[in-house]
Amino acid sequence: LINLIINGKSISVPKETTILNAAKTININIPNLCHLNMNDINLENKCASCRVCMVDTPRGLVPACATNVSEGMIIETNSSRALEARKIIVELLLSDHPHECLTCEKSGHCDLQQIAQDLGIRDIEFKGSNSNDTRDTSSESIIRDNSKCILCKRCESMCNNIQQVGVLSGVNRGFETIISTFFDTPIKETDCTFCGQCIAVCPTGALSEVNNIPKVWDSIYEKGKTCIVQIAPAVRVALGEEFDFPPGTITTGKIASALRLLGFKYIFDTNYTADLTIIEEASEFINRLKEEKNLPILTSCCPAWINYLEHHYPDLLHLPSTCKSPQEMFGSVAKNYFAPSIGLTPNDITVVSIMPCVAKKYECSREQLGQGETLDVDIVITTREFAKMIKEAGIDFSTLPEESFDNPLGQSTGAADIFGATGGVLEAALRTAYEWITEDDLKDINFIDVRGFEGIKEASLDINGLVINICAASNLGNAKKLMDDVRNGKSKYHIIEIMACPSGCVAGGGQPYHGGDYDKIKARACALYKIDENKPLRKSHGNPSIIKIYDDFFGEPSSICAHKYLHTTYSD
Ligand code: HC0
Ligand code: SF4
Repeated sequence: LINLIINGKSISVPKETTILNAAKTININIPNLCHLNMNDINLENKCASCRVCMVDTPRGLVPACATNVSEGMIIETNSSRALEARKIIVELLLSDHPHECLTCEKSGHCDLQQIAQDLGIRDIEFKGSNSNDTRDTSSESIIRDNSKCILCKRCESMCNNIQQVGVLSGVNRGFETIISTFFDTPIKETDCTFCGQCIAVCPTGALSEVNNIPKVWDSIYEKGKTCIVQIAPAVRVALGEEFDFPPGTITTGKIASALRLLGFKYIFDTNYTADLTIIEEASEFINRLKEEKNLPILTSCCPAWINYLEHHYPDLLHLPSTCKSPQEMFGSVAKNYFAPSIGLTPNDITVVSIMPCVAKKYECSREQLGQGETLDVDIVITTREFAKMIKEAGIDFSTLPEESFDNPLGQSTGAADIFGATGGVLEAALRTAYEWITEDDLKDINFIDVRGFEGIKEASLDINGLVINICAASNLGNAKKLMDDVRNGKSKYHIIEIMACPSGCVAGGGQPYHGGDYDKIKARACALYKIDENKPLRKSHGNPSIIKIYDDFFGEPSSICAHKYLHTTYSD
């Protein structure tokens, strides 16, 4: 142990502890901007580029995030020298930053804004000007605004070290340094998967989602159109955070109320088509098992993962399930089954999705996901945008009554709720596949081995003497490991679930900002399993509205009609 003194307090901490972490053990919070340490997902951004965490030592001022403690060290975190340095550094950052706080996408959630406020900065002594003001609005999902970049490199760490996509990196030197794509290519033309994890860790408004709120308002009020809405599993356990509920608060009933007050004509649930996805995907899996062909089957509901697969493994495009994602199945069912049932045509309907995800904005624009010119889903907004709409409409979310979704596209089982956590799609599929193969009741429907926050989880399952090897992985770096094995013929798995975001959609790039606090994400996932446990129906094939849609419309799972509306194709 190393003994030292911080702000007059004697402490002992293990060797190689940084001053920043040593101070945390006695609840001293040293302000910082670039530093990010999320042990649960092995993300550490320790580039010491912002220098905001300067503290005073006998050796002079040092950055607390990048300096390890040493025996007998005496540290002052708030000496006049440290405070002065910190203020100057933040003022310098502000001198190279647009002063758009009132209108910035990130306003209220910006770490730079918060630090400027905490340090009481009222004047900026240095009259600088923006060194780079390029904006990249090429994609449906992500906007890059270099004028707001503070070169913290959090996005670079996420994109390169965790997702291993390698699209965003620091280029040039000195004043010319920017975070950019290869040759400054518009992000739409790069290998970006649009997972949005860069947005989730960006401390300012340099990375944000494309704002589709105005389009949603226009659609709600568009004459001659019926605007209907679906919400994804992971939204219901995270939205509450935007209204000061603790992480993991289940707000499904309040969400239904809020959607009605906003003016949507029908309030439906992506969970319904998550159950439908399971029927199609389990049937496809069983067929592939029987034929011993195209294994392992790969789940296909995460568009960032599919994007990654198309870019990096074009030789493996026979492996993903051909099932559309639940959000897209919903759009297809809403336009081609529900619309006629209320006397409308597909084009009379506008489908809005509320997703934890920014890649879903891109997904709905894929030309394979529709019938002819009519796309299945029209507009996607994130959980954060949904919260903004509720605030804009002056709705007091906390006092809303609990209401239900409309039917028939609002009924779901617990198997659907757990889609939002890594391993959930796999677990839901196995509940159905097991019973279909064995024609027996599954006694213990909780597949604990594929739950939890490990990046890669695996298990084996004996189904009627057939041993099935299963695997669930989250984050694209882990996907790469698994796919390299598949490509090299070394994979033992029969079914693999991949979600691009670390821990799955609960940590999606469109969720309320977690600020590096992984406990929030854990609480959201636990809440999804709680919803599942408390539902009377927990297997997708037991959903009465799903049974009915097969009776009324699709006939059998994997039928020609089901393929027309619920399946898709991939391209490299
Ligand atoms: Fe997900 Fe989904 S579970 S991808 O993570 O499969 O976004 O929540 O909506 O589509 O259902 C996201 C979450 C979904 C879809 C579902 C799947
Ligand atoms: Fe979107 Fe979920 Fe995939 Fe993340 S894991 S990119 S939130 S679908």
